[in-house]
Amino acid sequence: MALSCGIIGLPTSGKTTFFNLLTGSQAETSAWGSGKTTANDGHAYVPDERLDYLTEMFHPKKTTYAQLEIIDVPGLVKGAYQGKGGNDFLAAVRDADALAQIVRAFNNDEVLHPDGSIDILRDIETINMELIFADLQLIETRLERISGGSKKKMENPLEEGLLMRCRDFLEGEKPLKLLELNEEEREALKHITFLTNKPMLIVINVDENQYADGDYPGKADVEAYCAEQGYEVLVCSAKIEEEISHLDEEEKAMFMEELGISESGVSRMAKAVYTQLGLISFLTAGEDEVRAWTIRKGLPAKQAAGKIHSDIERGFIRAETVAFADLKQHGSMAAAREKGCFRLEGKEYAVQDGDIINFRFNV
Ligand SMILES: Nc1nc2c(ncn2[C@@H]2O[C@H](COP(=O)(O)OP(=O)(O)O)[C@@H](O)[C@H]2O)c(=O)[nH]1
Ligand SMILES: [Mg+2]
Repeated sequence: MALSCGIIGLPTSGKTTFFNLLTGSQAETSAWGSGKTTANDGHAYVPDERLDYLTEMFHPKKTTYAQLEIIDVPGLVKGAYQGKGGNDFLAAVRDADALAQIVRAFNNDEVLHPDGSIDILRDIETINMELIFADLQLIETRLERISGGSKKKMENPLEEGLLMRCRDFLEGEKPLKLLELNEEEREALKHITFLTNKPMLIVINVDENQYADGDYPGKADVEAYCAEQGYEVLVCSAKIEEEISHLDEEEKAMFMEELGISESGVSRMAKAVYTQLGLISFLTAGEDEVRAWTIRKGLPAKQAAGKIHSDIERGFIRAETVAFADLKQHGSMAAAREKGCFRLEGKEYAVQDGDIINFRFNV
C-alpha cells in the first residue's frame, strides 16, 4: 500500500492542476474555484533515474516505479476547520501521511484569488492557522472525553497533561511537529493524528516570469517563515509543467534546456514528498522486472525482503547487494562483481537507498 500525500491550499492556487500533473489524471480545474466538495484521489509515480538506467541494461518486461497516493482536496477556505465551505475538507487529509501545500504566486487576471490579491505569506499563514485550529479542536474533544469519561482509568496517565502542553504550543502558532517529546510521550499521543504533526512541503506556484527571475514577491520573508516552522519550500510553475507535459521527449529536453530546468517540478515534488516521509527505495533488477521497493530508512534486510514476499522474509539467508552507484561506475553487473562490489549482507543489515538486492532464501 502506497503512502499518501494530501494536497491542500486556498481555492485557485493550482492544487488540481498539480494533482493532474502528478497523477496523469484529468480532474476539472477552474478559474473560480470549482465548488466541488469531494476529493480527487490518484497515484503518482516517483521518478527514478536509476530505474531508467537499469531498464536500459536489462530490457525487462516491465518497470515498476515507487508510488505515492495523492489526495486533492477541494478549496480550503478560512474557517474550514469549523465546517465552512460546505464540507469537512480537512477530514479528507486527516489520514494522509504527508501534506503538500500549494500557494499561489502567479499573476493571472482571469483567475480570481479568493482574497482579491496575491500575498504568499498571508496565504500560507491562513492555511497553517486552519491546521492549527483543527488540531486544537481535536485536543478539546479529547480532553472533554478524558475529564468527563468513565474510562479515565484506562487512559494513559500521561495523555491529559500532554494534550495541555500541545494546546499551549499550538496557541503559540507553532506546528506540533516542532514540539519536543520523548519516546514515552510520543507513544502516549500516537493514537491521535494531528495535522500539524505531518511533514509538509510548501509549493510556491510561480508564473513564467517569476520562474525566469528566480524570484517572487516576499520571497525572503516566506523563506524565513518556512525555515522557522520547519517546512521545506519548493518553487514550481504549474503553467510550465503543464506545457512540458504536452511535449514529446525530444521537445521536452529542448524546452527545459531553454528555460534552464534540469528536472521537472512535478518530479521534484514527488521526490521531496518521498524523502520527507523518510522513505528510501531498494531495487531489484532482472529480465522480468526492474522495480523500486519502498521502505523506511534503516529497515533491516530481512524485513525489507518481506516487502517482496513473506516467504522471502521467513526463509531469508543473505541479501546479495550492490550499490547502484557502484554498478553505474563499472557499467555492468559482471564488472561490478569482478571489482568486488557485491556484498553478502545478513538479516540485520540496514538497507540503503539505491541498493540493488538479490535475496537468497530457503522455504
Ligand atoms: N497563469 C497561471 N494559471 C494557473 C497556474 N496554475 C493554475 N492556474 C490556473 O488557475 C486556475 C485554478 O487552478 P486549479 O488547479 O483548479 O486550482 P485549485 O482550486 O487550487 O484546484 C485554473 O484556471 C488554472 O489553469 C499557473 O501556474 N499559472
Ligand atoms: Mg481544485
